[in-house]
Amino acid sequence: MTIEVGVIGTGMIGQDHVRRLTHVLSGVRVAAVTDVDLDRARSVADSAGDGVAVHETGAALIADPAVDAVVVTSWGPTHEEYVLAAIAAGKQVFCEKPLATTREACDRIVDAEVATGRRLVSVGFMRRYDAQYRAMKAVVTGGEIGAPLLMHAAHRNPSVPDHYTSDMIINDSTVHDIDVARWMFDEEVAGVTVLKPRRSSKAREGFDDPLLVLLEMTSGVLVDVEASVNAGYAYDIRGEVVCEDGTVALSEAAGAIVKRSGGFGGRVPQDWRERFVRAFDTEFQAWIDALAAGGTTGPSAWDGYAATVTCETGLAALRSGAREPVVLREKPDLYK
Ligand code: NAD
Ligand code: ISE
Repeated sequence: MTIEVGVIGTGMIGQDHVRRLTHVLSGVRVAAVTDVDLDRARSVADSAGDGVAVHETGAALIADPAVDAVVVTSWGPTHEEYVLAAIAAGKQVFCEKPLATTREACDRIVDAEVATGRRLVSVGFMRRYDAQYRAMKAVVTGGEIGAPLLMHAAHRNPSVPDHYTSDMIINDSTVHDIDVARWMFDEEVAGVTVLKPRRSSKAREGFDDPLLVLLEMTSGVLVDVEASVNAGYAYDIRGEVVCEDGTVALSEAAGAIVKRSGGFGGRVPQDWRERFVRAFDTEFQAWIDALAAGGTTGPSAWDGYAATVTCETGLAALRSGAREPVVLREKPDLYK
């Protein structure tokens, strides 16, 4: 069985996903694409082989009977419209993070999905599929080093485009660490504090970079996330969980360690595509396989909702300088 997928948004990550859906994964074909930049959509359709339809709008793509399932990789503020349209059409939808950019928009998506009585939405928090994060979670949940107390995380981007803001450090980057924390410890974030260390001279005027985001989980586990977007040297993702009887950390290098006269070293990834390439592949293959079996898998609309609400709380904490409580709605049975 081949799942015929339609991709909305053929920018940076949309192109990367079309490549993997076309050339890397099995049981799937890109049947259609669209983008507000139609020339870009046409050129991406050409790169995906013969018979890829180019639709003028996302609505037309979702309505196309040849499209079994929808992938949303357009800008964040457009996600709500497309996810709601896919739900209304009864089609499975994979939405890149964020699920939507406001609590209210996520509420509407959760309400719409709950009303159908089945899961249709999957959110692109690909770190859950990274082999290193999975190994770390297996140790934490296995209990072999005791109860978790703390997690230290770093999320360093080498650079970002000029339109990037301090708010985006939380909404765009730290959102991944928030999802990791919720998934790692199987609990929600109860409160957020954001501290501003000394500002990097590489950050433009008025841009607070780096940030130190402190997540307080409901059990009391504390997660500190150093988030920076002008690190220069690499895309460096770190994580260590401190438990009562030991610690578990992401390994420093996925590839080979080279030893030479006077030292040793390995490659550091240059961007998120390189660091998480296998996680993205695994995430999508799992989604395709689940669709072929008649269901879905992966982070849910609830996970997308909780991450967005926690990010909003982080923004409030960035402005207030104080600890801000995370207030979530009651979790619908569909997600329990
Ligand atoms: P991008 O700007 O490179 O691409 C977005 C594309 O969407 C552009 O081609 C744009 O023309 C198109 N678009 C905008 N509005 C549209 C609309 N209404 N209908 C159809 N197309 C529209 O951005 P990107 O970096 O590819 O990011 C896209 C999404 O993916 C964002 O939500 C971003 O947060 C997410 N993302 C996730 C990861 C990850 O690690 N999981 C990494 C990068 C980006
Ligand atoms: C980007 O949008 C992503 O999602 C990457 O995974 C993240 O590391 C980066 O900071 C974001 O800008």
